[in-house]
Amino acid sequence: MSRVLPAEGDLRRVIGDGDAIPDREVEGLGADELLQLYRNLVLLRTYDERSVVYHRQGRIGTYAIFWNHEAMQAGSVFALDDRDWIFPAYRESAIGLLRGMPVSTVLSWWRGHPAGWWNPKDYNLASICVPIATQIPHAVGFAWGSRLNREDTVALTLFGDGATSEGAFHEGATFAGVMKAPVILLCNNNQWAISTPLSKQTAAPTLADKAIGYGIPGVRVDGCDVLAVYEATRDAVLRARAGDGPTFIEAVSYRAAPHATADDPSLYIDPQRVEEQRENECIGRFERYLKRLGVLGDEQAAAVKAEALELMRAGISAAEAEPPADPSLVFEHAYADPPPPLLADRDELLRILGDA
Ligand SMILES: Cc1ncc(C[n+]2csc(CCOP(=O)(O)OP(=O)(O)O)c2C)c(N)n1
Ligand SMILES: [Mg+2]
Repeated sequence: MSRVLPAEGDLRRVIGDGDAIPDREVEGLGADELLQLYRNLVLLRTYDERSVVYHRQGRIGTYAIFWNHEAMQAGSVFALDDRDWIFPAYRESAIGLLRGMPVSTVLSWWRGHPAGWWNPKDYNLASICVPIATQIPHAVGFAWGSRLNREDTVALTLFGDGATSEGAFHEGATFAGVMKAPVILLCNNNQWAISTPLSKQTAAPTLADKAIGYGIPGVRVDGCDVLAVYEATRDAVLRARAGDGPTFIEAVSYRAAPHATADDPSLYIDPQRVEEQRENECIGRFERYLKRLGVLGDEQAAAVKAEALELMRAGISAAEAEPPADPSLVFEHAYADPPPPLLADRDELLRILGDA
């Protein structure tokens, strides 16, 4: 079995285990904020679980599962202001829900339908990047621009452990460090890049160690502790707004679901680690914390889950009510002056579809 780094160790945590490890509280987060954070987590989880079902029913295409990554996404976004920007990867495909994007827009994206396109300025949310790490230079460039304009807008970009081996990560991190760009580089270290384990990704003891070479502070947090992710991101936002530049946050977990619906991880993953992660998954941990604090009861938790399920049901209906897309759209928006072979392909497709 491949060697992987333990998710324990020197990781920053807030949520205890209800036993030997004590809970902490985060300054500035009262009951209302904690419950909002819980709703955000449940919304993401419900989106993810229903999407796997919709995929099996043939209602959406291949889908990148983010089960147990919700704490990294909800925790980091909660530390931003609405004017701040988010630059996501495919693993964060539903992060727009946290900014008021309709469920049907995200589902349409996965259905390959133009109703899944959005204007980034409507949500201060950039397009989802599927080519690994390409969103990092986008975020850094945006953040540098914000600094040049003397604005105090911050950019958050999320990417995987595998992304830290890409040239785009190196270029983005170098630039961010030198230019003191107000950007937060949040690495979702789920210890796998499809079937490539972290031990084949780097010989460095931790990914946060990489930050040193760029002159950027590196922080390691438990990626399944939503409050630890929130706290680390909030500190990074404060630094960025104060003109102190970027922060690299390594949020550590262990991927507990397949890479995507097209993947069979039983061929390579450690089943015992998966079992441990599933038992200790991020929403259950937060739920137990809130109950220990006396902030959440069973009935309220059930109501939050029912509300999210209803949103999903309405979302899939709205996405499926969209009229079929115009197939010639596939050929648009890449070239101002499309090359003749592309136009010939488009005409051929339209002729075939017209004949059908
Ligand atoms: C530039 C590029 N190379 C290869 C791929 C194929 N690919 C898709 S997902 C993936 C693994 C990425 O792993 P990681 O960065 O750890 O993110 P995770 O999927 O674990 O969230 C790869 C190699 C791609 N999408 N883009
Ligand atoms: Mg990964």
